Amino acid sequence: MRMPELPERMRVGPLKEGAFTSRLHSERLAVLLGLALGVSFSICFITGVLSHLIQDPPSWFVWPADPPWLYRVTQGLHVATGLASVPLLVAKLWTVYPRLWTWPVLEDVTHLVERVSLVPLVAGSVFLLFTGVADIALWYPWRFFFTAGHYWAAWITMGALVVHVGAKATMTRRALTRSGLEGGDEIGGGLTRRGFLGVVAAATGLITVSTVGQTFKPLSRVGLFAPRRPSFGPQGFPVNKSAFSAGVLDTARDPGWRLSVEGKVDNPLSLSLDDLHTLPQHEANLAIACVEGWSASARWRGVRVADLLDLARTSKDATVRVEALQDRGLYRASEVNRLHARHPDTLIALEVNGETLHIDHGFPARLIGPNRPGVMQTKWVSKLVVL
Ligand SMILES: Nc1nc2c(c(=O)[nH]1)N[C@H]1C(S)=C(S)[C@@H](COP(=O)(O)O)O[C@H]1N2
Ligand SMILES: [Mo]
Repeated sequence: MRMPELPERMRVGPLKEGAFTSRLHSERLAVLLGLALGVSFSICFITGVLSHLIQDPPSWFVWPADPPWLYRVTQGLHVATGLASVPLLVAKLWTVYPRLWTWPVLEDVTHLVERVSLVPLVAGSVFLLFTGVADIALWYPWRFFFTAGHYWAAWITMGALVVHVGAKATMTRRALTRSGLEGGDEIGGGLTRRGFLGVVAAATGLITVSTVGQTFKPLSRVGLFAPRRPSFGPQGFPVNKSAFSAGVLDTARDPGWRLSVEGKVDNPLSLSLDDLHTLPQHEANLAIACVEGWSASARWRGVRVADLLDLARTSKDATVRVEALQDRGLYRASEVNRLHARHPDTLIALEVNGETLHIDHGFPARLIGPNRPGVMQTKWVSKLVVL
Protein backbone atom coordinates (compact mmCIF):
# COMPACT_ATOMS: atom_id res chain seq x y z
CA MET A 1 0.00 0.00 0.00
CA ARG A 2 1.37 3.38 -0.99
CA MET A 3 0.65 6.66 0.75
CA PRO A 4 -0.98 9.22 -1.54
CA GLU A 5 0.88 12.31 -2.62
CA LEU A 6 0.71 15.18 -0.16
CA PRO A 7 -2.25 17.37 -1.19
CA GLU A 8 -1.31 20.78 -2.46
CA ARG A 9 -3.10 22.70 0.35
CA MET A 10 -1.03 20.85 2.98
CA ARG A 11 2.30 21.84 1.50
CA VAL A 12 2.77 24.66 3.97
CA GLY A 13 5.18 25.48 6.80
CA PRO A 14 7.62 22.65 7.46
CA LEU A 15 5.78 20.47 4.95
CA LYS A 16 6.58 22.84 2.13
CA GLU A 17 9.20 21.49 -0.20
CA GLY A 18 12.58 23.01 0.57
CA ALA A 19 11.36 24.35 3.93
CA PHE A 20 14.66 23.48 5.56
CA THR A 21 17.44 25.28 3.81
CA SER A 22 20.40 24.68 6.12
CA ARG A 23 23.02 22.41 4.63
CA LEU A 24 23.57 21.13 8.17
CA HIS A 25 20.54 18.86 7.85
CA SER A 26 22.61 16.47 5.80
CA GLU A 27 22.56 12.70 5.81
CA ARG A 28 26.30 12.43 6.12
CA LEU A 29 26.44 14.75 9.12
CA ALA A 30 23.62 12.79 10.76
CA VAL A 31 25.61 9.60 10.18
CA LEU A 32 28.85 10.95 11.62
CA LEU A 33 27.10 12.30 14.72
CA GLY A 34 25.19 9.03 14.99
CA LEU A 35 28.42 7.04 14.94
CA ALA A 36 29.93 9.20 17.68
CA LEU A 37 26.76 8.79 19.74
CA GLY A 38 26.77 5.05 19.09
CA VAL A 39 30.25 4.81 20.60
CA SER A 40 29.55 7.05 23.61
CA PHE A 41 26.19 5.41 24.34
CA SER A 42 27.70 1.93 24.11
CA ILE A 43 30.51 2.70 26.56
CA CYS A 44 28.02 4.45 28.83
CA PHE A 45 25.64 1.49 28.68
CA ILE A 46 28.23 -1.21 29.35
CA THR A 47 29.81 0.67 32.26
CA GLY A 48 26.34 1.47 33.62
CA VAL A 49 25.14 -2.13 33.51
CA LEU A 50 28.40 -3.14 35.18
CA SER A 51 27.83 -0.65 37.99
CA HIS A 52 24.31 -1.99 38.41
CA LEU A 53 25.57 -5.60 38.59
CA ILE A 54 28.11 -4.64 41.24
CA GLN A 55 25.53 -2.93 43.42
CA ASP A 56 22.79 -5.48 42.96
CA PRO A 57 24.61 -8.69 42.06
CA PRO A 58 22.73 -11.71 40.70
CA SER A 59 24.03 -15.07 41.93
CA TRP A 60 26.33 -15.60 38.92
CA PHE A 61 28.14 -12.30 39.36
CA VAL A 62 30.98 -11.78 41.84
CA TRP A 63 32.81 -8.47 41.43
CA PRO A 64 36.53 -8.86 42.24
CA ALA A 65 38.44 -6.65 44.67
CA ASP A 66 41.41 -6.44 42.26
CA PRO A 67 42.52 -4.40 40.45
CA PRO A 68 41.57 -1.78 43.04
CA TRP A 69 41.23 1.05 40.48
CA LEU A 70 38.90 -0.71 38.06
CA TYR A 71 35.56 0.69 39.26
CA ARG A 72 37.03 4.16 39.45
CA VAL A 73 37.87 3.89 35.74
CA THR A 74 34.63 2.27 34.57
CA GLN A 75 32.42 4.69 36.48
CA GLY A 76 34.58 7.66 35.50
CA LEU A 77 34.04 6.56 31.88
CA HIS A 78 30.30 6.16 32.47
CA VAL A 79 29.86 9.74 33.63
CA ALA A 80 32.36 11.18 31.14
CA THR A 81 30.77 9.49 28.11
CA GLY A 82 27.31 10.47 29.37
CA LEU A 83 28.33 14.11 29.64
CA ALA A 84 30.06 14.03 26.26
CA SER A 85 26.85 12.67 24.72
CA VAL A 86 24.90 15.81 25.60
CA PRO A 87 26.28 18.10 22.85
CA LEU A 88 26.40 15.17 20.43
CA LEU A 89 22.71 14.43 20.99
CA VAL A 90 21.66 18.06 20.67
CA ALA A 91 23.61 18.34 17.40
CA LYS A 92 22.21 15.09 16.07
CA LEU A 93 18.61 16.05 16.84
CA TRP A 94 19.13 19.43 15.19
CA THR A 95 20.54 17.78 12.11
CA VAL A 96 17.71 15.29 11.68
CA TYR A 97 14.56 16.99 12.99
CA PRO A 98 13.35 18.14 9.52
CA ARG A 99 12.85 14.46 8.73
CA LEU A 100 9.86 14.48 11.06
CA TRP A 101 8.05 16.30 8.28
CA THR A 102 8.97 14.06 5.41
CA TRP A 103 6.19 12.73 3.24
CA PRO A 104 4.99 10.00 2.95
CA VAL A 105 4.84 9.56 6.70
CA LEU A 106 4.99 5.81 6.28
CA GLU A 107 6.28 3.86 3.30
CA ASP A 108 6.15 0.25 4.40
CA VAL A 109 6.42 -2.00 7.45
CA THR A 110 10.20 -1.55 7.87
CA HIS A 111 9.75 2.18 7.71
CA LEU A 112 6.95 1.93 10.28
CA VAL A 113 9.18 -0.02 12.69
CA GLU A 114 12.00 2.44 12.16
CA ARG A 115 9.74 5.45 12.79
CA VAL A 116 8.10 3.93 15.87
CA SER A 117 11.51 3.03 17.34
CA LEU A 118 12.43 6.70 17.24
CA VAL A 119 10.00 7.44 20.06
CA PRO A 120 11.79 5.34 22.73
CA LEU A 121 15.16 6.22 21.18
CA VAL A 122 14.77 9.98 21.36
CA ALA A 123 12.69 10.08 24.54
CA GLY A 124 14.98 7.54 26.24
CA SER A 125 18.18 9.36 25.26
CA VAL A 126 16.89 12.71 26.47
CA PHE A 127 15.60 11.10 29.68
CA LEU A 128 18.91 9.31 30.38
CA LEU A 129 21.09 12.34 29.83
CA PHE A 130 18.77 14.64 31.76
CA THR A 131 18.42 12.35 34.79
CA GLY A 132 22.14 11.56 34.73
CA VAL A 133 23.19 15.20 34.70
CA ALA A 134 20.62 16.07 37.39
CA ASP A 135 21.84 13.18 39.55
CA ILE A 136 25.47 14.28 39.51
CA ALA A 137 24.24 17.75 40.46
CA LEU A 138 22.33 16.08 43.33
CA TRP A 139 19.12 17.54 41.95
CA TYR A 140 16.08 15.26 41.94
CA PRO A 141 13.15 17.08 40.32
CA TRP A 142 11.11 13.84 40.02
CA ARG A 143 9.38 11.33 42.23
CA PHE A 144 10.75 7.99 41.02
CA PHE A 145 13.91 6.32 42.28
CA PHE A 146 16.73 7.58 40.07
CA THR A 147 18.75 4.36 39.80
CA ALA A 148 15.82 2.17 38.75
CA GLY A 149 14.41 4.72 36.28
CA HIS A 150 17.81 5.39 34.72
CA TYR A 151 18.63 1.68 34.49
CA TRP A 152 15.40 0.56 32.80
CA ALA A 153 15.38 3.54 30.47
CA ALA A 154 18.87 2.50 29.37
CA TRP A 155 17.67 -0.96 28.27
CA ILE A 156 14.73 0.51 26.38
CA THR A 157 16.92 3.13 24.72
CA MET A 158 19.61 0.64 23.72
CA GLY A 159 16.95 -1.73 22.34
CA ALA A 160 15.62 1.11 20.22
CA LEU A 161 19.17 2.00 19.20
CA VAL A 162 19.80 -1.51 17.91
CA VAL A 163 16.63 -1.28 15.78
CA HIS A 164 17.70 2.16 14.57
CA VAL A 165 21.21 1.03 13.63
CA GLY A 166 19.75 -1.96 11.78
CA ALA A 167 17.29 0.24 9.90
CA LYS A 168 19.95 2.79 8.98
CA ALA A 169 22.79 0.43 8.09
CA THR A 170 22.45 0.73 4.33
CA MET A 171 22.04 4.47 4.43
CA THR A 172 25.03 4.77 6.76
CA ARG A 173 27.26 2.82 4.41
CA ARG A 174 26.09 4.92 1.50
CA ALA A 175 26.68 8.19 3.33
CA LEU A 176 30.13 7.12 4.45
CA THR A 177 31.34 6.05 1.03
CA ARG A 178 30.29 9.32 -0.52
CA SER A 179 33.38 11.47 -0.43
CA GLY A 180 33.96 14.75 1.36
CA LEU A 181 31.96 16.58 3.96
CA GLU A 182 31.76 19.73 1.93
CA GLY A 183 29.58 18.32 -0.84
CA GLY A 184 26.55 20.60 -1.25
CA ASP A 185 28.22 23.32 0.73
CA GLU A 186 28.06 25.69 -2.18
CA ILE A 187 24.35 26.21 -1.47
CA GLY A 188 23.17 28.39 1.39
CA GLY A 189 25.19 30.48 3.81
CA GLY A 190 26.13 30.08 7.45
CA LEU A 191 28.25 27.42 9.06
CA THR A 192 29.77 24.77 6.86
CA ARG A 193 29.30 21.14 7.80
CA ARG A 194 32.94 20.83 8.67
CA GLY A 195 32.63 23.96 10.79
CA PHE A 196 29.55 22.58 12.54
CA LEU A 197 31.31 19.29 13.31
CA GLY A 198 34.22 21.35 14.64
CA VAL A 199 31.90 23.26 16.98
CA VAL A 200 30.29 20.04 18.21
CA ALA A 201 33.68 18.40 18.75
CA ALA A 202 34.92 21.46 20.62
CA ALA A 203 31.82 21.53 22.85
CA THR A 204 32.18 17.82 23.58
CA GLY A 205 35.88 18.25 24.34
CA LEU A 206 35.27 21.25 26.55
CA ILE A 207 32.62 19.47 28.61
CA THR A 208 34.88 16.46 29.03
CA VAL A 209 37.99 18.42 29.94
CA SER A 210 36.17 20.70 32.36
CA THR A 211 34.47 17.87 34.26
CA VAL A 212 36.70 14.78 34.10
CA GLY A 213 39.08 16.37 36.63
CA GLN A 214 36.69 15.17 39.32
CA THR A 215 38.15 11.72 38.88
CA PHE A 216 41.25 12.23 36.69
CA LYS A 217 43.89 13.98 38.80
CA PRO A 218 46.00 15.58 36.02
CA LEU A 219 42.95 17.56 34.89
CA SER A 220 41.61 18.47 38.31
CA ARG A 221 42.86 22.05 38.00
CA VAL A 222 40.75 22.71 34.92
CA GLY A 223 37.70 20.99 36.36
CA LEU A 224 35.67 24.22 36.27
CA PHE A 225 32.36 22.48 35.76
CA ALA A 226 33.08 19.35 37.77
CA PRO A 227 30.30 18.94 40.34
CA ARG A 228 32.90 17.78 42.92
CA ARG A 229 36.44 18.77 43.67
CA PRO A 230 38.25 15.62 44.78
CA SER A 231 40.34 17.59 47.28
CA PHE A 232 37.59 19.77 48.75
CA GLY A 233 36.06 18.74 52.08
CA PRO A 234 37.03 17.76 55.62
CA GLN A 235 40.37 15.89 55.73
CA GLY A 236 40.92 16.74 52.08
CA PHE A 237 38.09 14.97 50.26
CA PRO A 238 34.39 15.52 49.55
CA VAL A 239 31.29 14.70 51.57
CA ASN A 240 27.94 13.99 49.94
CA LYS A 241 26.06 12.80 52.97
CA SER A 242 26.87 14.55 56.22
CA ALA A 243 26.35 13.02 59.65
CA PHE A 244 23.71 15.66 60.22
CA SER A 245 21.69 14.80 57.11
CA ALA A 246 22.00 11.09 57.86
CA GLY A 247 20.62 11.78 61.36
CA VAL A 248 23.54 10.10 63.13
CA LEU A 249 25.20 13.05 64.92
CA ASP A 250 24.26 11.75 68.37
CA THR A 251 24.54 8.01 67.86
CA ALA A 252 27.94 8.36 66.16
CA ARG A 253 29.31 10.40 69.07
CA ASP A 254 27.83 8.15 71.74
CA PRO A 255 30.72 6.79 73.88
CA GLY A 256 28.69 3.60 74.30
CA TRP A 257 28.98 2.90 70.52
CA ARG A 258 29.82 -0.71 69.72
CA LEU A 259 30.50 -2.67 66.59
CA SER A 260 28.77 -6.02 66.56
CA VAL A 261 29.61 -9.00 64.37
CA GLU A 262 26.67 -11.35 64.20
CA GLY A 263 24.66 -13.63 61.90
CA LYS A 264 26.25 -16.88 60.76
CA VAL A 265 29.13 -16.77 63.25
CA ASP A 266 30.23 -19.18 65.97
CA ASN A 267 31.52 -16.38 68.19
CA PRO A 268 29.41 -13.21 68.04
CA LEU A 269 31.39 -10.05 68.82
CA SER A 270 30.50 -6.73 70.37
CA LEU A 271 33.49 -4.40 70.29
CA SER A 272 33.97 -0.91 71.69
CA LEU A 273 36.10 1.66 69.89
CA ASP A 274 38.94 0.91 72.34
CA ASP A 275 38.62 -2.81 71.57
CA LEU A 276 38.98 -2.05 67.88
CA HIS A 277 42.09 0.04 68.53
CA THR A 278 43.75 -2.84 70.36
CA LEU A 279 43.32 -5.17 67.38
CA PRO A 280 46.04 -5.26 64.66
CA GLN A 281 45.77 -2.12 62.47
CA HIS A 282 46.40 -2.07 58.73
CA GLU A 283 46.88 0.73 56.27
CA ALA A 284 45.84 1.00 52.65
CA ASN A 285 45.65 3.68 49.97
CA LEU A 286 42.13 3.42 48.65
CA ALA A 287 39.86 5.60 46.58
CA ILE A 288 36.27 6.53 47.15
CA ALA A 289 34.83 6.27 43.65
CA CYS A 290 31.33 7.68 43.73
CA VAL A 291 28.78 6.54 41.15
CA GLU A 292 28.42 10.24 40.33
CA GLY A 293 31.81 10.09 38.67
CA TRP A 294 34.06 11.81 41.20
CA SER A 295 36.75 9.99 43.09
CA ALA A 296 39.28 10.76 45.78
CA SER A 297 42.14 8.74 47.25
CA ALA A 298 43.18 8.67 50.86
CA ARG A 299 45.31 6.63 53.21
CA TRP A 300 43.09 4.63 55.51
CA ARG A 301 43.94 2.81 58.72
CA GLY A 302 41.87 0.36 60.65
CA VAL A 303 40.99 -3.27 61.31
CA ARG A 304 40.74 -5.81 58.53
CA VAL A 305 37.25 -7.14 57.93
CA ALA A 306 38.88 -10.55 57.40
CA ASP A 307 40.41 -10.39 60.91
CA LEU A 308 37.01 -9.60 62.43
CA LEU A 309 35.48 -12.51 60.53
CA ASP A 310 38.20 -14.84 61.80
CA LEU A 311 37.64 -13.64 65.37
CA ALA A 312 33.94 -14.25 64.98
CA ARG A 313 34.66 -17.64 63.38
CA THR A 314 32.83 -17.62 60.08
CA SER A 315 33.21 -19.72 56.98
CA LYS A 316 35.93 -18.57 54.56
CA ASP A 317 33.46 -17.73 51.83
CA ALA A 318 31.11 -15.66 53.96
CA THR A 319 29.28 -12.65 52.54
CA VAL A 320 28.75 -9.80 54.95
CA ARG A 321 26.12 -7.10 55.21
CA VAL A 322 27.53 -3.93 56.71
CA GLU A 323 24.95 -1.78 58.48
CA ALA A 324 25.18 1.84 59.53
CA LEU A 325 23.79 3.62 62.58
CA GLN A 326 21.51 5.41 60.16
CA ASP A 327 17.92 4.16 60.33
CA ARG A 328 16.74 5.62 57.04
CA GLY A 329 18.25 6.25 53.64
CA LEU A 330 19.11 3.92 50.80
CA TYR A 331 22.79 3.70 51.58
CA ARG A 332 22.52 2.69 55.20
CA ALA A 333 23.83 -0.81 54.41
CA SER A 334 26.00 -2.52 51.83
CA GLU A 335 27.00 -6.02 50.97
CA VAL A 336 30.60 -7.20 51.01
CA ASN A 337 31.01 -10.26 48.78
CA ARG A 338 33.35 -13.11 49.67
CA LEU A 339 36.26 -11.72 47.59
CA HIS A 340 36.01 -8.26 49.14
CA ALA A 341 35.48 -9.62 52.66
CA ARG A 342 38.74 -11.61 52.49
CA HIS A 343 40.81 -8.93 50.77
CA PRO A 344 43.61 -7.68 53.07
CA ASP A 345 42.80 -4.04 52.19
CA THR A 346 39.10 -4.21 53.06
CA LEU A 347 38.99 -2.36 56.36
CA ILE A 348 36.79 -1.08 59.09
CA ALA A 349 38.65 2.22 59.05
CA LEU A 350 39.13 4.30 62.18
CA GLU A 351 41.56 6.83 60.72
CA VAL A 352 42.19 8.59 57.45
CA ASN A 353 45.30 10.49 56.35
CA GLY A 354 46.77 10.13 59.84
CA GLU A 355 43.76 11.52 61.74
CA THR A 356 40.74 10.08 63.49
CA LEU A 357 37.86 9.93 60.99
CA HIS A 358 35.90 13.16 60.71
CA ILE A 359 32.29 12.59 61.70
CA ASP A 360 31.20 13.34 58.12
CA HIS A 361 33.60 10.67 56.87
CA GLY A 362 31.99 8.05 59.09
CA PHE A 363 33.33 8.36 62.65
CA PRO A 364 33.67 6.19 64.66
CA ALA A 365 34.19 3.56 61.94
CA ARG A 366 33.56 3.17 58.24
CA LEU A 367 33.92 0.41 55.72
CA ILE A 368 36.51 1.03 53.02
CA GLY A 369 37.74 -1.48 50.47
CA PRO A 370 39.36 -1.74 47.04
CA ASN A 371 37.35 -1.58 43.81
CA ARG A 372 33.99 -0.71 45.38
CA PRO A 373 31.42 1.89 44.32
CA GLY A 374 31.33 4.81 46.76
CA VAL A 375 27.79 3.96 47.82
CA MET A 376 29.11 0.65 49.12
CA GLN A 377 31.74 2.27 51.35
CA THR A 378 29.36 2.48 54.30
CA LYS A 379 29.99 5.16 56.92
CA TRP A 380 29.05 5.12 60.64
CA VAL A 381 29.14 1.32 60.74
CA SER A 382 27.53 -0.40 63.70
CA LYS A 383 27.01 -3.97 62.57
CA LEU A 384 28.53 -6.67 60.40
CA VAL A 385 25.96 -9.34 59.70
CA VAL A 386 27.43 -12.52 58.24
CA LEU A 387 25.02 -13.97 55.69
N1 LIG B 1 25.94 5.26 56.08
C1 LIG B 1 26.16 5.82 54.89
N2 LIG B 1 27.32 5.57 54.24
C2 LIG B 1 27.57 6.13 53.05
C3 LIG B 1 26.65 6.97 52.40
C4 LIG B 1 25.42 7.20 53.08
O1 LIG B 1 24.54 7.93 52.59
N3 LIG B 1 25.23 6.62 54.30
N4 LIG B 1 26.96 7.53 51.17
C5 LIG B 1 27.92 6.79 50.36
C6 LIG B 1 28.36 7.44 49.14
S1 LIG B 1 27.18 7.71 47.95
C7 LIG B 1 29.67 7.70 48.88
S2 LIG B 1 30.19 8.26 47.38
C8 LIG B 1 30.69 7.52 49.94
C9 LIG B 1 31.41 8.80 50.16
O2 LIG B 1 30.41 9.67 50.43
P1 LIG B 1 30.61 11.02 51.19
O3 LIG B 1 31.04 11.96 50.16
O4 LIG B 1 29.21 11.33 51.69
O5 LIG B 1 31.59 10.78 52.27
O6 LIG B 1 30.11 7.16 51.18
C10 LIG B 1 29.10 6.25 51.12
N5 LIG B 1 28.76 5.84 52.44
MO1 LIG C 1 28.27 8.20 46.05
